[in-house]
Amino acid sequence: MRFAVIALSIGCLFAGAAVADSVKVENIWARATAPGQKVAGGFMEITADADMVLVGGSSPVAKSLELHTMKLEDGMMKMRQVKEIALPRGQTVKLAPGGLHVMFVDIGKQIQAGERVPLTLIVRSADGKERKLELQADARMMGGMPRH
Ligand SMILES: [Cu+2]
Repeated sequence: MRFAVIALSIGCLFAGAAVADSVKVENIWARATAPGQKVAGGFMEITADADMVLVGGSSPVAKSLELHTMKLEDGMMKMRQVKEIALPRGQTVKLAPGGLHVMFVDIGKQIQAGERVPLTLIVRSADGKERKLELQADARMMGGMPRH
């Protein structure tokens, strides 16, 4: 009986370890900036194997990295900062132009197309633990994007 209890708790530990390694981030890119432009959007596809929440991040190219959403309001696309972005288990959450994105705010130096832009995202799992994902975005030139 006692043996069975021990086996069960080991099983739980392994499940926890598997969850910790299950955030996949793909197709990461950032919009290249024009000279003097202070903000740029960052986009990617995130898939978590457990329910997680994207709670923030940072980048050496910008003073801050904000989480944003974009919505059509009164016929205009408007950006709004959000505190977190839910990453439901097994679902690919797309951060894409016209919707959710990360925003590089107060960019120090122009981001040139073809550059690699480092960024760190912070995700929180259901047990409250936060971890950092070190990523690289490809800077791309793309058509116009609604401004703030
Ligand atoms: Cu934005």
